[in-house]
Amino acid sequence: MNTASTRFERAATGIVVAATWIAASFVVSPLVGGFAVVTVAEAVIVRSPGWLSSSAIGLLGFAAQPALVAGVVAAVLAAAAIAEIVRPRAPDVLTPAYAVAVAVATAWLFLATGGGLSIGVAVAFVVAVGAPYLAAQYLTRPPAPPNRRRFLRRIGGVVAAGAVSAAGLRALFSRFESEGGDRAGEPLSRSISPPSGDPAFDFEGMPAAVTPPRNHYTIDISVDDPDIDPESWSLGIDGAVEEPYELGYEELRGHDDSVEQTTTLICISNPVGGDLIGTAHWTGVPLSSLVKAAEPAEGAVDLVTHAADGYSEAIPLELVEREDVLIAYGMGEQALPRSHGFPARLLVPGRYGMKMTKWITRIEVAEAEHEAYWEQRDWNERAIANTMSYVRAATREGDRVTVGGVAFGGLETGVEEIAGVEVSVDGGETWNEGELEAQLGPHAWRRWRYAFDAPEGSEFEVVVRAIEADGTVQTDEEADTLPDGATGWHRETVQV
Ligand SMILES: Nc1nc2c(c(=O)[nH]1)N[C@H]1C(S)=C(S)[C@@H](COP(=O)(O)O)O[C@H]1N2
Ligand SMILES: [Mo]
Repeated sequence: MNTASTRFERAATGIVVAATWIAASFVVSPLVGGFAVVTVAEAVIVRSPGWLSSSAIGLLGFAAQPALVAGVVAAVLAAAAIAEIVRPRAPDVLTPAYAVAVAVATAWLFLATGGGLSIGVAVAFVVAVGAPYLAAQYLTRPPAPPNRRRFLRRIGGVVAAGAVSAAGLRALFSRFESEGGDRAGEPLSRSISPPSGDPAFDFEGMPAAVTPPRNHYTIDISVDDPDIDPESWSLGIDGAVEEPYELGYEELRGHDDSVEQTTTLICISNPVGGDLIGTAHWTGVPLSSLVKAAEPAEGAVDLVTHAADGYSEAIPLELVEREDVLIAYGMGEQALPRSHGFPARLLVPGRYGMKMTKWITRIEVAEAEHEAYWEQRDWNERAIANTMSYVRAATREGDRVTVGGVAFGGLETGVEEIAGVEVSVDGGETWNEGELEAQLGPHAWRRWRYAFDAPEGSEFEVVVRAIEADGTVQTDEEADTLPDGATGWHRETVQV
């Protein structure tokens, strides 16, 4: 009889044991506060060079993060298979060193994911190390090595036992899941009145004046959005200040200076005409009220915002003078949804979205300039949104054709930052004046439309360009998103 397991059996043992570990880590994630595999994936994102993470987000968009998690799972399974094949075999049972390595790695990951030791993390550790240990014992028990059929039956046994206990434990552990997230998206107690926009601009194909929060794009570095318990959350305002203090969630929501404001967000990685743009009706407290209460020190220059996912951004302290820079806690008629930064996020109208730190935990007044997350990855630090205009819709009523879209100006000050749009329906040969919707808020986009007569079944190349308040025409120079945000005129061929 053959005395050593075959390579196939060793590899299969490694894969099944590792899969048990992954499954157990998933099952205990409510106790730990997150899935350990996601922690690994996030560490990869945060540590990867800028060109990689930004181009992955640019190219794969939302798929980048699930793809990365799948990659981590595959890497763990492959590493386990290889480790089983190469590890010393006599005696053919788990070597203590191997078990200890798994236990140490698990403890380290769970502590990192959970943010410290707790009873939940300890229970989770026992389950996540115990389950693969039992699986390994079962697969390698005497008679060892088993014949092929018996071995496959053992694998089947591990899978069946694993599935049943996973389902039961998952149901049990979900009861311990942080309840905090439940308040994300809850109706705000104050009455909110989002503007509805001018119905003349609501024709087929046009975006709503205010994007419903569920349709608003989201971009973040984390795979799994932070799930923050508002009871234990606080916003610290400290650094180079005379009077550092902390503000709780209820204090923020109940703040006397709360205002409502309709503002457009656009990601700096949005290509010309792209969809990473949205307009929301936000409720929040002017940053100036919050920061002035802490009395910033003389030589302070920057204001650094820190977030629960390890993100940070800096804005010059002068910006705090602007009344439209907010710490927002409401979006539409609701508390911020988790994906948009619950419990609170920064809003800096007119800058690209990267400046608008979600899941904010700390505002640090700094005496030196801070190098922020995206800046380290070569994106423009000021991130002032370029003046842009997009074609979104073309519709017909009889002989009348109406084309429309949105325009958004990135000038730093003033509300009327876009003075007009010019629209061409012949690919840029001739230009016509478009009509703009009234501005809904500081740095909210303006919807535009242009109507003309044309026979049914015509094809047009629609081009649009915005005109800034001082008469400057939006540049037609085509620039990539990195490092300063895309520029160029948007053109779209339409058939109506
Ligand atoms: N904490 C944190 N804040 C963040 C990010 C992030 O990854 N983490 N992404 C930024 C980027 S790049 C953009 S474009 C906006 C997007 O905001 P939204 O998801 O609410 O649309 O959030 C910004 N704030
Ligand atoms: Mo972004």
